[in-house]
Amino acid sequence: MFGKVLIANRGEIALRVLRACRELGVRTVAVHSEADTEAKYVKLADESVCIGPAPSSQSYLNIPAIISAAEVTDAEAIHPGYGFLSENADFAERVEKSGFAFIGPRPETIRLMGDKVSAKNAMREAGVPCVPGSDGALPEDPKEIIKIGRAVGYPVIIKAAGGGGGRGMRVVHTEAALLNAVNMTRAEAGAAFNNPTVYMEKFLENPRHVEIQVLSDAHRNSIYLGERDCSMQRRHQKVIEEAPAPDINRRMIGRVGDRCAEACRRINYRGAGTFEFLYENGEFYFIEMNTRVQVEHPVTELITGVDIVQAQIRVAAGEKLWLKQREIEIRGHAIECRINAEDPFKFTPSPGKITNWHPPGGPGIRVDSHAYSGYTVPPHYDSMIGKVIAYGDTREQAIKRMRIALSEMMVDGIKTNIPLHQELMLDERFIKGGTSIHYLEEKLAAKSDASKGK
Ligand code: MV4
Repeated sequence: MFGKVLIANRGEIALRVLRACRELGVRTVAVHSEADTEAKYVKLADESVCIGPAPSSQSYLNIPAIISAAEVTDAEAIHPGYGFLSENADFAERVEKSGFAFIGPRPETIRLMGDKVSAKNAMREAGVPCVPGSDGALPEDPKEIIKIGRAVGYPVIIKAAGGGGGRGMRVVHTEAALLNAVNMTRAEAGAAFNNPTVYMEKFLENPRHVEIQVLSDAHRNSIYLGERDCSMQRRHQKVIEEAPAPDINRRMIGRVGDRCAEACRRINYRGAGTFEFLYENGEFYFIEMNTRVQVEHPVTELITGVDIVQAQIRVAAGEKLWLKQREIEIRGHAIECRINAEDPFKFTPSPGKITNWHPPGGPGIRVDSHAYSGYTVPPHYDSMIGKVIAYGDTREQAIKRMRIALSEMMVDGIKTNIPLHQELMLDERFIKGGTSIHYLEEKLAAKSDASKGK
């Protein structure tokens, strides 16, 4: 095991990684910007290094500053958390070339998955079910593009190979609109990702977002840890996640999960990863793979009992996977509400000083947050200040516990989205389960229309 790990992130995930390190008996280095000097988790770390001013471009994205911090503190490995540099293949490569272990997949794997065309090709070849489409990059020839559009069938979606997470996509409903849409998406992708490559998929109109968590060691051992449903989202920001996904046949999950684990063995995947699928009419369609730990990992931890962050560190240190697929049992149900410092219905950020922070507790409640009474939420970063996760024997019990938890929770001094979560925990369609990726936006639009007397 490593003697010392540097945590190249901030906020709740920095604290989460710190806790994992402490349980493993690993010393920690927190790096922080000038805006995070006073954060409590920075003081909990064995050592801390200021890596630059508040803007993340000068601190949490500052590769030389982070590598220097690892050098001066004699750290052996770097955990990138999520966001920031977590899926930057160049960063992973420079970490390894500088003699440190990167707690994540090999740089080549990150690069493979960062290009959505090569990711999909690799997964199709490995037997993972994919959305039907162009099976690779779209060619230049307009006649060929029209031909592919006819074969796929309208509506189609044009996506940038360098995009992902909702960036660089365009839906096309008719052949008349196709070539213009391809050209526009190419131009935007060239400017935004420095890569004009685009591909085509059948556009699924009303899918759910269901993802499979995998875990692999560096010796071609791979397992999957069930699925998560992350359909409750607004503008590509997840709001609520849960595991298992409501009303999906377990044998179906088993088949897809086995394919994901087999794909990991084939590409010699290392670490934790997530296969993102769209789920519609009882079928799974792969869209992207994430090579980092995800915000929503706790719901999987609660239903499997596996500490995913500790697992990431152990496999990065070369340990053989200590779990077999048959030992993974899904038990109970978990729901996560992301707590954001924002207006609950207008969604404008609400940074500032938290004058009173009272987190909920009791049976089945977990709170992952770096916040405390007196903490100031800086305006420079993501508005998420923590997560409340409720576990129960059944989905009904998890919802009930979440309602009680949200009603206990007090956050004064800033606005939060807790009122939105309270409303969703009483929403008939959420309670039924299995809503699509469009549900929340449709609900919010309907509310806004009603308030305008439409
Ligand atoms: C799609 C799709 C429908 N059909 N692909 C958006 C984020 C990116 N990861 C992929 N996305 C989508 N891809 C096909 N072929 C609909 C979306 C999509 C979406 C997906 C997951 C979660 C939220 C979403 C919101 C809007 C659109």
